[in-house]
Amino acid sequence: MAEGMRDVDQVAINTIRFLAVDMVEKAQSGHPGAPMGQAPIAYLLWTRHLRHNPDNPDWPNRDRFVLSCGHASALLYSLLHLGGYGLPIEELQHFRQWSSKTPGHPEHELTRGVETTTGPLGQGLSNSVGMAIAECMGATRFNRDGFPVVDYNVWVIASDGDMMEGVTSEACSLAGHLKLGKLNVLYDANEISIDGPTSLAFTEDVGKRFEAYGWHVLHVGDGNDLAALDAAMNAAKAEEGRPSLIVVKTVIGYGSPAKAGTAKAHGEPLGADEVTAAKKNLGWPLEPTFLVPDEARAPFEEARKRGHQMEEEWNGLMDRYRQAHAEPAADLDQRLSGKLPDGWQDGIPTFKPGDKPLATRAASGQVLNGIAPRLPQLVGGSADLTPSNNTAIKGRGDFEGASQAEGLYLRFGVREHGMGSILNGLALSKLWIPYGGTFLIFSDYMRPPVRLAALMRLQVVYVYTHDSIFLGEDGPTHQPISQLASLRAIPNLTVIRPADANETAEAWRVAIEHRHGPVALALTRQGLPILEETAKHAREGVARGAYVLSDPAEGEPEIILMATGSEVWVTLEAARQLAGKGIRVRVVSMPSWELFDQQPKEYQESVLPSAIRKRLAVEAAAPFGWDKYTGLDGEIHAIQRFGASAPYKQLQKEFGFLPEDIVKRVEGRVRG
Ligand SMILES: Cc1ncc(C[n+]2csc(CCOP(=O)(O)OP(=O)(O)O)c2C)c(N)n1
Repeated sequence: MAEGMRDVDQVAINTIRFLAVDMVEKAQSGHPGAPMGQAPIAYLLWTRHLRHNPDNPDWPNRDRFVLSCGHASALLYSLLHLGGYGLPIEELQHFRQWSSKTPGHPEHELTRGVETTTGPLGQGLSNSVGMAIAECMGATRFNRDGFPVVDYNVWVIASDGDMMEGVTSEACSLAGHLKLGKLNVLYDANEISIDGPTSLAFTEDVGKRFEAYGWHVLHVGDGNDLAALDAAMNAAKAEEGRPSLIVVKTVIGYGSPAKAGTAKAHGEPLGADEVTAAKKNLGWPLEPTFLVPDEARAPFEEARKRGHQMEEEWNGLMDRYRQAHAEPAADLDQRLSGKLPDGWQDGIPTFKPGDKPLATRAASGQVLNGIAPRLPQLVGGSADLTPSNNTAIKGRGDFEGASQAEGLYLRFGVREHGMGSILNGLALSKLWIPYGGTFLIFSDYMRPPVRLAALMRLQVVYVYTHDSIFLGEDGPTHQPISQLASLRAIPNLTVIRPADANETAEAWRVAIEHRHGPVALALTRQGLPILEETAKHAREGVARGAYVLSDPAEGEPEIILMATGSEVWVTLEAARQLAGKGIRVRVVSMPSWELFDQQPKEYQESVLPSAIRKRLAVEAAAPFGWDKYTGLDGEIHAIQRFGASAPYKQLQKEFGFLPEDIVKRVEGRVRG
């Protein structure tokens, strides 16, 4: 028996191993190898180090556990079952089946105790950086002498694949820079991935790489050596000035005579004969399958009791904290309740028509600054585009990391992908409403975490500026064409492209009130007139996704023009000119398809009456998807090519986005 291993440890570890093996075997699908190798690490962490209370997985001050290599989900489900999270053995027996709580990869909110959705490699580990930032900023905001009410570690198990993914480098580089000492990563270095040994493509020294990031790096030479693992976990916890990486050499498929240490153990069932061989090899009964000896439950039960006690102590601490420090306690309670503070909206500015044109990115900056004082949980930053994204909040210092944590502005560096994942970690804390800025074009660089925020329904706000070819001289490399359409294709993501400053204010109101799901704001670089029509109607209209901005003075409209963002004023102006020519036009501002699609049918019909079949959508981007609103008889005034480098006024002309271009097209449609 390996170092530090008691009989009970051995039984519990093998229980985890063979639960995972049996799950994969029954499903005839999944990954047995990683759980077999990681079982001792996970067992030790969950029974001796992780401060958690399975009776209440939402205990705010629990340690977080992230299984970044989500393909090893069978490990997590075994832990949740043994740990007392109420995941019955029947669920393990329905691994990967329709409507089970044990899907192929762990899904946050579907299964009690799953902290974040993982599977796309690199994401979980990068989320954990956000979780550690959330803890650090939370501790600074809320803790007082003798009242460490926000004080938890973030523990991660990550695999070779996690270490290979680029997002890990972005996020972990920042974690090192920020000295996030509460972050502890256990790296399962089994040196096997799908194609074979990692040496096929990955020979760097990961430990040295993390040292270069400023991490505290420890090594455990044998993943079955509980004493060494225990010492390393203690050392990781004790190191508060840097994040810790524990590089653990393990054997994938440990125990399987024919498949251990090979890629064959990675992603397919061991097969009946090999399951038998592995069970014999580790002295495990062949029958029954899904065996959980009582003995294996004991260490988990002790941990559960300890966790319950820890939460009770914390509850007592919170009671005393409420007495001693009423103001921060009320703020903390309010945040954890999930409710927004009363009066948060009072700071939303209004913008007067006739004031000078304002870029919606600049309006967004004003709104952000208006609401932040009454919404202290709003935190964010930019991926090195602060002056362009207008994401700074006056008077707020930078978050400079654990040693200087009172600042709340996040300098993500040029790391869009990492930023997206970190925002997800922040949102998961429930202490913060995070936002992050970059150019709309670079939403492509952060699409994986945007998609996961949508899948998890996390409240994250993306401030995407420079939202069309009209950003001008930077040219086609920076000009979004397909991005709006591709963001709109993501379920649960709300995209809002406001037409002017007033719509921008309302877009932020929607974004803050939208507690379950991310919102992407598409904002202009160039100035836009502040419209009479939005001053009157945006307050109600933006939240409904689309609304009537103007109608003919008399009679029914002959044609509906719908537009978003910077194309709205152009369309309104075209409508005025068309009115002079006797053509009756309705103009609909349509800042958000998703919000409009959620409206009752009657409202949708009132904005886009089905009897009016002549329609034109105007948007300076790919036309993809607009036909759903324009219908069989409608047309789309859009862009079917990449942009070009030139001043934006010339681009308006060259690409046909001046009022007269719309007028011409409508005349052709109505009179043609
Ligand atoms: C972003 C991403 N790319 C590809 C995959 C598909 N995939 C799942 S596991 C894996 C390799 C896993 O190797 P490793 O992380 O070392 O896990 P182990 O073999 O130790 O189980 C790949 C490529 C994925 N899940 N996520």
